[in-house]
Amino acid sequence: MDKKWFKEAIVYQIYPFSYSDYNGDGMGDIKGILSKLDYIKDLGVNAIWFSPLYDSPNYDYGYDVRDYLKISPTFGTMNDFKTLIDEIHKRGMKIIMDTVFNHTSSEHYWFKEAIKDEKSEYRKYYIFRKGIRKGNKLLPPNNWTSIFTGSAWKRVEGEDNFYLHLFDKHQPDLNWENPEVRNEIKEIFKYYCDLGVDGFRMDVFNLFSKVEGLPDDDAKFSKGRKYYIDGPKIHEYLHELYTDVFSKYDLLVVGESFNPSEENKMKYVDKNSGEINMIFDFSHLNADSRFGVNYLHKKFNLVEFKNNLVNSQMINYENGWATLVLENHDQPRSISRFGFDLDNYHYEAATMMAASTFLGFGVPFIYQGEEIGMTNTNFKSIDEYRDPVTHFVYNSFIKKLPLSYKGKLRMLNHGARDNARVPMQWDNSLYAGFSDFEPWMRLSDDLKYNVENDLKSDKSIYHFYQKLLSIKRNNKTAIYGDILDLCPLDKKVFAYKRSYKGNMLLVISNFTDKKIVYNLKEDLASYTYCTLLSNYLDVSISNGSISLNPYQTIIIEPLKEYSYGSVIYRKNGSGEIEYLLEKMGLGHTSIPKGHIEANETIEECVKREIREELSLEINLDMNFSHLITYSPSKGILKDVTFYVSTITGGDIKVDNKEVVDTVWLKYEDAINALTYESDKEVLEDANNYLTRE
Ligand code: TEU
Repeated sequence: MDKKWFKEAIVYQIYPFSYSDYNGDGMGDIKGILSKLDYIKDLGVNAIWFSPLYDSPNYDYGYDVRDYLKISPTFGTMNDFKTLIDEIHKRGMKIIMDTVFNHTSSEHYWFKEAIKDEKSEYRKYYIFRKGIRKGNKLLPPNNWTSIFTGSAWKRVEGEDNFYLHLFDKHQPDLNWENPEVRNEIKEIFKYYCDLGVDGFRMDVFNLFSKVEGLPDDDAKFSKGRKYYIDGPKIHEYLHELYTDVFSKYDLLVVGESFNPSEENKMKYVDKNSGEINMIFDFSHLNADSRFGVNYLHKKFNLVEFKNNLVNSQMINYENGWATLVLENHDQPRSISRFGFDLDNYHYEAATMMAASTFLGFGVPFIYQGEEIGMTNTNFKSIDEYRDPVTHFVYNSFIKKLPLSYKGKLRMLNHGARDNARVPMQWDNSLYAGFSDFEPWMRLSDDLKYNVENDLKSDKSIYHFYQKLLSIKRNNKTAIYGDILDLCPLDKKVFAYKRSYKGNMLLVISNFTDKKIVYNLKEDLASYTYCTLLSNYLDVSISNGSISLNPYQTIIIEPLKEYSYGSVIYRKNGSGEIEYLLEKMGLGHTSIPKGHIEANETIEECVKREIREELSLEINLDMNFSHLITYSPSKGILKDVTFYVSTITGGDIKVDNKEVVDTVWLKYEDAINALTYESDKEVLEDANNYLTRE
């Protein structure tokens, strides 16, 4: 498979309004985010995606852009943004910007010009049509409805013309048919690429192209969708963006799709199409809702969840790339949705969901607060909601239902996007450490789920994520392997196998609050397994029979005939050597024989060695049958020497490590000495790791 950074990306999403407030106006900002970059880096992600930071009147909280080339004063200045890029890059991470090009804000210069004068060139930037006269009434040009409820058209004051808005009336749709519009968009993309941005998320990209003539739709609900979802020219437009912009840079481009067809899902990301790298496919998140509407809650259906999740990975394997998502700024909190017993198993449920999802095939997208298990909020009145969509849905639909006010709020709460938008919870101080001043929107009810408490806890979700993401980053099977659902019809267990070049990884999760037993099928039952990670200390596997505690998740791989472990050292941000506690996908940890003193644990030994500055060796996890050791005392940047030990037998333990046939090899010779492609890849990684600054 072609190596590209986007394939190995692990992305953290920030919703800037609610991450961290530095300037004390109750809203998050770039300086606030800067103060949290180490926290994000330490989680183990390697890219950050920002929901829109552009200037906006905020009718839809940044998804209505007034000026694409200006940073919103709420968040800071263009200089702050440049600092943000630098600081993210300094930490070895990439930066992904949100782009909103289906529509602009109605306060964008183009639209203001367009609306001023019917003859303005900017009219052609949007979709204006004459209304239809019926008696003394002027009806909209067609019967399409807005995705945010109501008609998709707004009449221009003093004219017979209307403009199209698939979302709010403050978000007029751009006319992608106009090549000038496409050129403007390409220039904006290029501007940010040249500034150093490494990737883009494209908001509702599959709505850009509308069927010519904009015909009336005879659908009962949500009229118009068949005429603008995956519209006739969408592939052409994406290919043009690819040819003129994306292909010229090394980017991650992810499209946020709105109900795409199966056929189009594949085509957008097909590596031969020259369009985009991956799309968000949210179909698995409909497993607790009716008609794909989060407000219309139904009992969580595990079979539906995992079938959709795995299906979108399978169709993209070989073909393109996939995404792995549980939450974002439009979705309620995942652990609150699916009927888990959070009073007793909050940690277990959160970690189980993360392992089940993020070890699949594709790029994990982790939404702020997910890494500490933030939950839904109990909004107590309609006035507490900031999201306009909640108000639209309430006024046009839920308000009229024969339910008590409480019942109506319960319905709203299930689907409310504000569940994800309450301020990030950092500590136990007033306003949860988000701000010293009253935040722009209310805080959640479950303030105990904050970073300070989580990091102190024996059951830290953040620490579990660190281990999980370490596997995702370092284990090639977790990145490049194909996926097979081992029990698609099982209503309690989600179990899948990832396979890559003779290696295999199993992820098995109990979705219930009861102890259960899961039996591996014959071929898989015959292996002896070692556990890479679990959210319980006890993992019980015997002859393929696995006992699972409530919400237990286990990540296991067959024990290799020749197994070894490694302690990993790295330079931290201040240039000091630190060691990683992670076992990097192996059953145990070892360091070279003779270095351990009597009654000393491995950790104590490592610490002592670092203190005493004894022979520091960096052993990179190889996960294959060679132990590769790089010695900083011998290797220098341009002449890296690897120590290759061929291990010829035995399960290597700390105290009886046996190394047979050892040779010092230069990097080039080491590469040539390796037989397997996967070994070479790991060595290349090691080299990149060690020779970077
Ligand atoms: O969302 C697309 C979108 O329409 C849904 O996710 C929507 O939020 C859901 O159906 C509830 O109505 C994108 C952005 O992520 C979202 O925040 C914006 O509001 C929307 O586009 C318009 O730009």
